[in-house]
Amino acid sequence: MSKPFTITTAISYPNGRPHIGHAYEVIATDAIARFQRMMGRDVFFQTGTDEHGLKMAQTARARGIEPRALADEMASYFREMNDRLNISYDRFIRTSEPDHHRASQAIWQAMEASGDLYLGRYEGWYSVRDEAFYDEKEIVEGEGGAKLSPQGTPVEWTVEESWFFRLSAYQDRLLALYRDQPDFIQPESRRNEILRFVEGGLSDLSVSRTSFDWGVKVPGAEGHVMYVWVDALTNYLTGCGYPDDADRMARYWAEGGDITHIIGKDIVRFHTVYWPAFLMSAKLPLPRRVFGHGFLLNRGEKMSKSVGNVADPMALADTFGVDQLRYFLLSEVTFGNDGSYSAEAIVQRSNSDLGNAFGNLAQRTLSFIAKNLGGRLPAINNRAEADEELLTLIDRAVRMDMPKAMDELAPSVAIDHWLRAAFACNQYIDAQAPWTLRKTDPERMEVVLATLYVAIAQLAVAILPVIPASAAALLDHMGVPADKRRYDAIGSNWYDDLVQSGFTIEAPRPLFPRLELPDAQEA
Ligand code: ME8
Repeated sequence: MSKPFTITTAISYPNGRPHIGHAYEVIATDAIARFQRMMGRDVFFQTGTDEHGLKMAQTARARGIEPRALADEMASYFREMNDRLNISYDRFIRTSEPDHHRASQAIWQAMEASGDLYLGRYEGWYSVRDEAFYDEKEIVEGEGGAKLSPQGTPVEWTVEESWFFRLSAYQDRLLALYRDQPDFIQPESRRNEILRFVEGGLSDLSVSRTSFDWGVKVPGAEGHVMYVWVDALTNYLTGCGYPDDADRMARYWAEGGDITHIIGKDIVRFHTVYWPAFLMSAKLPLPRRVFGHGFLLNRGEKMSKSVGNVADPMALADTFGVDQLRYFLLSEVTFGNDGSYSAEAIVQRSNSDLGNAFGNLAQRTLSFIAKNLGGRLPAINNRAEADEELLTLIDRAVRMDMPKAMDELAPSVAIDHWLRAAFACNQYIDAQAPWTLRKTDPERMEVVLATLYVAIAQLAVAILPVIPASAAALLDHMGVPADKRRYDAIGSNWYDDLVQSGFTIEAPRPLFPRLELPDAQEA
């Protein structure tokens, strides 16, 4: 049995339609999940929607519908987006599902059994937008003396009876966790932020609400629903079979398990302070790492509904193509940093990297074989040094550099290795000039074409996690068998078999047709 690998995105608030930030997170996570599957791992990949809480209740009220109806409608857009973007999730979880209510109540009871929950009265600054209480010392003054959270969202003074979680008791254990597991919080900048926050001391956390009922009921406490973050974070356990399915838990949420949370930088505190404390209290295993990626900005500006610059990922996929959008987001933005997108930048990247560097390489080589050898695959007889050099370079890129980068959650670094390898193929084809060899040394021409065939197929396999549909279409066209499309089985031994089988290749249609900029306004 291969080693399990659990990976999750944050679950999105379905109080509006998905935006490009949601698409970015799920695409990055998908690439990592696909990569791990191609390494032969037993992957469980979960994404979904976070449906409870005051914000959902308020949005539904403003639209004159029930929160459940709002959640049903919006969750379907999130699911559609995932399907359109070719996201290979194993489970799309909705926190309104019954098994999730059961999991949330079970973790609550486990925390209660540890003596970490007590009933008190909450008075404090609450931000509806962030669904979070803030300490007095964190509050800042906005325009006209308005009280604002550190995120710049409005806060209100709120008083209610509430259950509390004894977070204050976990300071030392959390600091020990960050010390013993230095890559628990990534990237480094986020780790430093959290270290400073926890070193400053922790207040107990209000974990129930009585002012509305759209949430998971607190067991044994009439009128209380759980603070939405308690139930939201627990989604990760629900998908792993908590509390009933011990086998599934042993597989995907075990002590020392390979569990990765991919989330945005604004919610790192919830995932690296509250979440491990809840898990410690409930005596459950902790994740291995939490990666806080950066924010996507529209031409350098923060996206906001009021400015009207929130990009719809479905429209971008329609205009530029799903793989073009995926490739752009993963190559353009260093994972962990903020990044900008614009129609120009998507067009530019797609045309230069996918079109010119890779697409043309495949197109030129395969058409040449189709035309000059009648589609018969060239045989490799005597490889020259230049051929060995190219294949060694490709091999290092696809078998060492790219897997290392993907393993370290650095897709843009992996893509960079891939692109350099594609450039090397272009240099090789120009230097070897098979079109000249055709007349002067047809035997040598065959070796060059065979070398390129193997190199192109390996590059296509290596980029499958990023552009799954286009790379698979190319591999289908080239006759590369499905069981060879793995990082751990990427060698060239399939080639001889393919030649023997009498496979013939036709001139391919262009993989990445040149993109043009759409008319000004729309993108
Ligand atoms: O935070 N660029 O939900 P959410 C990149 N329900 N990522 C962005 C982004 C942007 N412009 N805007 C948001 C929530 N995100 C909670 C999570 S998890 C147990 C509960 C990211 O819909 C954001 O950082 O506001 C988060 O990781 C995800 O999108 C969902 O955000």
